[in-house]
Amino acid sequence: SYEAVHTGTGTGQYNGSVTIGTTLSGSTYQLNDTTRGGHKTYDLNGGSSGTGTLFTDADDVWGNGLPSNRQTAGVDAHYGAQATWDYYKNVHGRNGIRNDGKAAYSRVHYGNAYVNAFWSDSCFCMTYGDGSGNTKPLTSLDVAAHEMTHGVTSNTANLTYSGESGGLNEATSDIFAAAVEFRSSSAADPGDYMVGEKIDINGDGTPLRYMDKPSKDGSSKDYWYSGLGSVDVHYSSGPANHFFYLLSEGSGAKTVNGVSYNSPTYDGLPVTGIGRANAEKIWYKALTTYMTSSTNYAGARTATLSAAADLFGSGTATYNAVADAWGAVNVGA
Ligand code: ASN
Ligand code: ZN
Repeated sequence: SYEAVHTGTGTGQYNGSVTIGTTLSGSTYQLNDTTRGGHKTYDLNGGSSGTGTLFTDADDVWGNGLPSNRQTAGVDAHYGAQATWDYYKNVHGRNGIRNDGKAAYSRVHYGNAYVNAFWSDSCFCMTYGDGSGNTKPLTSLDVAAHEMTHGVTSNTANLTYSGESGGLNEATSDIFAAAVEFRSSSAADPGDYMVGEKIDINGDGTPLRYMDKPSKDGSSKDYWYSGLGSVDVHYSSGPANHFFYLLSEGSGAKTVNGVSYNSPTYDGLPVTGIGRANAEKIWYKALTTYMTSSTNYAGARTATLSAAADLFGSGTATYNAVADAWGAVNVGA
C-alpha cells in the first residue's frame, strides 16, 4: 500500500510540543520514522513481551501532554529516539546504534507502574515503564538517550556491566544523556548535568543522579578508590560522571542554563573546563577507539588521553585538562 514520509506534531509529558517523524500508510499515520532508520514506537499496553501494537493515528497530531492519553508516552519515547539519533549522526557521524543506518525500536507502557526503563541487546530495543502510579513514565529525553547509549556501548567498547567497567558503561550512558539533552535543550527540558530530573522518581523533585557532585544522591561516589569495583554500577559511574562535568565546565561554582553547580576536586587543585563539545568528542573517541570490555578507571584515563592527543595534540591545554580532571577524581598517572 501507499506509504509516505511525514512530520507529525505531538505533545509529550516531558518534551512539550515537538515534531516527530511519522509515516502515512494508506490512510493511517504511524510512529515510524523512516528518515532515521525506520524507528518505530509501540504500545505494550501493560504487557511485558513482544511488541504490542504500533502507535497509529488518524490526523498525525499525537498525545496531549497527560499520562492518561496513551500516545503521550509514545511521543516522548519517539522524540527521544529521534533526538538521540540526530545527536550521534550530526555530532559524531554515527549512523545509528550499530552505525549501519538501521534503527532500534521503542516500547512504552511496559508492565504496571514499572519504575524503570531498559535497553536490550537481544531485541535491539528500548523499553519504558509508566512509573509510579502509572503517571510518571520513564520516557524523559535524558533517560531515552541513556538507554539508547547502552546500545552504542554494546556495539563499541562493550564495557562489561559489572565492576569498574560497569561503572564506566553507566557513566557513558549518563554522559551522552546529558549531551543529547543539552543539544535538544528546550524550555520544557533545559539541558543540565542531572539525570532523570523530569521523572521525579524520588517524589521530592530530586533527580536520579548528579554529575557535578555525584554523592548528592546519597549513594554515588565522587572519587575513585580501591573498592569502587564492588559498588553498584549506577553509583560507581560517579567518578566518571564527575570527570566529564569537570572536564566540560571546570571546578568550583558555575551556573549553566539557570542551574547552579559547585564541583569539588579530590586533590584540591582547580580544573579549567574545555567545554562540553570537546569533552564529548574525547569521550566518544575513547569509547569507540580505545576502550575495551575490560577497561577500568585507570584504562579510561589512558583511553581519554589517547583520544585527546589524537583530537587536539599531546601536551596541549586541552590534553592537560583531561589529565587534571582525572586527577581531580583520584585517577592519577
Ligand atoms: N535503567 C537502568 C539502566 O539503564 C536499567 C538497568 O539497571 N540496566 O541502567
Ligand atoms: Zn544504564
